[in-house]
Amino acid sequence: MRLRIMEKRGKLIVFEGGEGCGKTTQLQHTQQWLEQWLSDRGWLENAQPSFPIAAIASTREPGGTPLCQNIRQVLLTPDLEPMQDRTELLLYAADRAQHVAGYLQPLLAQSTLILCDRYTDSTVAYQGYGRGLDLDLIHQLNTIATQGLIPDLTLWLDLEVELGLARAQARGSRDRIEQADVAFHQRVRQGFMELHQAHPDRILRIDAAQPIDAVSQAIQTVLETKLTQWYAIPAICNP
Ligand code: Z5A
Repeated sequence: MRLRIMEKRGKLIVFEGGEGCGKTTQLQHTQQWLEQWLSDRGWLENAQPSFPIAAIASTREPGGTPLCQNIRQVLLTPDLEPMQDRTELLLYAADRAQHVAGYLQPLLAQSTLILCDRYTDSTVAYQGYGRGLDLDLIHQLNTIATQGLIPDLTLWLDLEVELGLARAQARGSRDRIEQADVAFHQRVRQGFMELHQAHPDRILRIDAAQPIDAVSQAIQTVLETKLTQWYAIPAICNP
């Protein structure tokens, strides 16, 4: 099968992890920090052609576009009929195909730095390790849905399953997948662990059991290193 891989000039940074790991919190902190960090260096607001980053965007899977929002609604609503595992897998693939072609690829082509809450590794961890669906089938579907778009960096926010579920429970109502049993979430965590071991350069583990500010600091340290590797970083304009 021939896949068309579009030119990609921006960067795709993905936040992954189990329930209650703090992805949403950290993605918001990271966006604010990145805007300040880049603007201190004279990037973003002037948007000169020589600056490699034109904008920062944040998004999520499932639900990153209006159509994807409808798919998310179907995926996470607990009181519909019982969902078959393959139905769930195909709905996540449909959400991703729409999100990649309709949102991620066009923004990357415009030199956007994208922060994305979940991506293909979630399908491997949840549908593969959690539900026990065939990993080769999942890999094929991920390749079709992404047209070969692989993240430049994946931050895996890891913590004990019980701690994450307690955080999610304290926050309020639980969706269809959060209601799965602890053993399911243990398998999901094992999936992320094996992905991290298989792709140690792309998937970095962040200790998400730390306080919120310490997790943010760990992410910022990683990003400073990566941004410096990816781009020729100019000196700070207003130290
Ligand atoms: N899913 C899948 O199965 N297959 C796929 O391919 C994809 C997804 C893409 C929806 O994802 C579901 O879809 C998800 C996997 C599945 N499973 N479920 N359920 P989602 O991202 O929308 O939902 P989620 O994983 O449950 O994320 P979340 O609910 O938004 O939680 P979070 O982003 O990890 O955490 P948070 O909202 O930032 O924090 C949770 C609470 O903990 C909150 O009250 C915070 O204030 C608190 N918190 C955060 N960090 C800390 C620290 N460090 N200390 C103490 N308290 C903290």
